[in-house]
Amino acid sequence: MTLPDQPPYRSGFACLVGRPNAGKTTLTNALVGEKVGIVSNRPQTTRHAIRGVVHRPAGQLVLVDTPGLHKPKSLLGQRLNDVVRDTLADVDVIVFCIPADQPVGSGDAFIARQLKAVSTPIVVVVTKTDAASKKAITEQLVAASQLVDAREVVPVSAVSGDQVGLLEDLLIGLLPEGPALYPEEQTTDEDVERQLAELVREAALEKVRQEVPHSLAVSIEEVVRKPDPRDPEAVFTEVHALLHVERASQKPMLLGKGGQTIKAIGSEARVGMETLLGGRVHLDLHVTVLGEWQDDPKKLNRLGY
Ligand SMILES: Nc1nc2c(ncn2[C@@H]2O[C@H](COP(=O)(O)OP(=O)(O)OP(=O)(O)O)[C@@H](O)[C@H]2O)c(=O)[nH]1
Ligand SMILES: [Mg+2]
Repeated sequence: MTLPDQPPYRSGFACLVGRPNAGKTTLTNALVGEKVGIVSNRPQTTRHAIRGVVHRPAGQLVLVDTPGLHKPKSLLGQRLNDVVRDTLADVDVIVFCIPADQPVGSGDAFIARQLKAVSTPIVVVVTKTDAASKKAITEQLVAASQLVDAREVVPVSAVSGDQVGLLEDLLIGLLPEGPALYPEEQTTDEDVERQLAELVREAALEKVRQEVPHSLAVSIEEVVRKPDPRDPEAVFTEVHALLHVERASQKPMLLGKGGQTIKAIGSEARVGMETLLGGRVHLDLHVTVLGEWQDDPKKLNRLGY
């Protein structure tokens, strides 16, 4: 008896692009099955290219989640767009995300124009299908197909999980044959300090309603690991983080009345950190003013952008 031929093992890179807030990071997290990037309902949440690795019997798919492409208003904005363009050049497939709950607009057309310049296969994903009617989804699929010359156009909901598995199979099928690029247990190559800083920024994006989010950057000043006095087998981690805002007037917005907002940010971020590190965390937050950092090359470099 002969066994049916095994399909070849495939591996490679898929880059997720789309306008800010399109659902790229939520989809990345859903495909990986783990939180590799932070998510918020504010545009321009992601500020660097984040790799997430999907391990399957058929192959290994390395996702590169990118900042939303947009018309830049600051040097930070320009640098975020550069991150996307640098990423596009080196991937096997591009995943262009278009939300189902918003009309296709000039922001999507702007991205479609950039994609015309590359010959990499494109898969269009109509995201957030749980948040739109059947009719709206159908219209969006048609509008999306007209934007770019795509291999496939797939409706997906990262929140309900609908069609996520199908998208995964389809993307792996578009990768070249090749060996695994990452060890089995690795789901991201984000370093821990950056993940800690991002958890603080995510909590702040959620807790602060005013215009602060755009102006906020977080740096980790110190991480101290020691045995947990309550459980000598476990590690207790002390994290000291600095929240940089652009204007003095933004400081009280982050602190809140009697410090309640910063306290809430700390509690929320700490929960995420304890999950990430698998042990208790003491989180110490300070707010500082770093004047107009979004347009200052030196300050951007210092913050890692
Ligand atoms: N209902 C619904 N909401 C979603 C879905 N995916 C993402 N969202 C929401 O859309 C908002 C933006 O999601 P993100 O994943 O941060 O979007 P993004 O494209 O990474 O945004 P940037 O990093 O700013 O470019 C968040 O409030 C998400 O909860 C989905 O499948 N369904
Ligand atoms: Mg994102």
